[in-house]
Amino acid sequence: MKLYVTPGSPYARLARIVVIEKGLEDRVEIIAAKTRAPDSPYYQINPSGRVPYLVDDAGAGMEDSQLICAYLDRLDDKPRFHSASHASDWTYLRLEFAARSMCDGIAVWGREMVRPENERSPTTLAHEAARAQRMADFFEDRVSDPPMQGPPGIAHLMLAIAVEMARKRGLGDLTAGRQRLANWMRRMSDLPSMRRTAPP
Ligand SMILES: N[C@@H](CCC(=O)N[C@@H](CS)C(=O)NCC(=O)O)C(=O)O
Repeated sequence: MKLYVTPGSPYARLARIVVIEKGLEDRVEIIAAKTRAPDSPYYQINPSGRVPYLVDDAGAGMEDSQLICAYLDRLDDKPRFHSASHASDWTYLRLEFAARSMCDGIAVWGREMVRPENERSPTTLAHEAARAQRMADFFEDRVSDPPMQGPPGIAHLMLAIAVEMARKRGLGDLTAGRQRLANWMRRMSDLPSMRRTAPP
């Protein structure tokens, strides 16, 4: 299989982590895609031009980290991230999708910041910075609860990726003044799969 990624994409990072966590590294080739470039040859592979994108052994392509992670997780018929119990655990799922929402906002902020300074929208930047702070408060109140403890699930990975991305892209340390989130993040950032996929 081939997994198309960019080094900075949080969603591609999630898929790469699942590849590692599921022991699929010898089955999945990681390929750097050229995104956001006119006439990129990558558009012949994935017309949407987004990453992550997985081409399976039969040559079928699929995009979106949710679909790709679910597919990879179920390859061995022993789903760990998308098990039947997870799929009906609404408390857990609410947290997973809140973490994704937080990540979406930080990704928007990051995208805005790579634009030339005179093209950046201060309104968008302020909106996303405020959202990130609210979501960090939300998780400060929840990371000690049972669903966010125990073996890492997609909710854990998505939140950890989001917090690391905020730090890396200059949005600041969302764990500052949030002791529970800071302690939780220390454990997450130490995971070998998190370390091995850390953006350059
Ligand atoms: N919902 C998608 C989001 C994917 C996404 O936004 N990917 C970005 C990188 S973080 C991308 O490929 N952007 C390139 C483009 O928009 O052309 C997922 O979870 O995979």
